[in-house]
Amino acid sequence: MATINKNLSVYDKATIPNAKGLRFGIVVSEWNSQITEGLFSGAMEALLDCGATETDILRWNVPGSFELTFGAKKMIQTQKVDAVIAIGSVIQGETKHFDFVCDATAQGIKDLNVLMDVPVIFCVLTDNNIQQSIDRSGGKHGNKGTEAAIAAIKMAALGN
Ligand code: INI
Repeated sequence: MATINKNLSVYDKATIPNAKGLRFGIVVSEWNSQITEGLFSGAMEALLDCGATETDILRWNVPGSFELTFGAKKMIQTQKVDAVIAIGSVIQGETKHFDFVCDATAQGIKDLNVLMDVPVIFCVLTDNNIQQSIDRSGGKHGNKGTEAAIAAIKMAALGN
């Protein structure tokens, strides 16, 4: 899906439920941490801007995007959260590894949404090069972490 005409950081607060009292989990992949930390910052800023409090936001790290599924599943099973944001960045290399990691991560997060009772938001950039990732983690196309936070608030509010 093209993001070229859409700034990922733009949202209309009037259309978003107040996040006060909702509890959010954020699972962050350590791979390409320059990018995933940018996505995390974007998500945090938007959650706080929409009324969430820092004490209601829990962060866990996992080694890579492939591990996001297990991290999110464990968080749902052991913590009280109304939505989880899974943050990762996969960047195309010279081998097919990119495709396997992207497919497994997307399918794993989709499976959690089917099987578990807490929504898991897909905040995983899958880019051809580092510049595309920079552009979408707080750069010229905005921040996918912001978009993910807004999705998390809307989905958490569905169940509350
Ligand atoms: N994990 C990522 O999150 N991004 C990548 O770009 C990446 N690449 O390129 O290999 C990556 N690989 C690690 C993978 O997610 C697992 O952590 C690893 O295979 C161990 O299970």
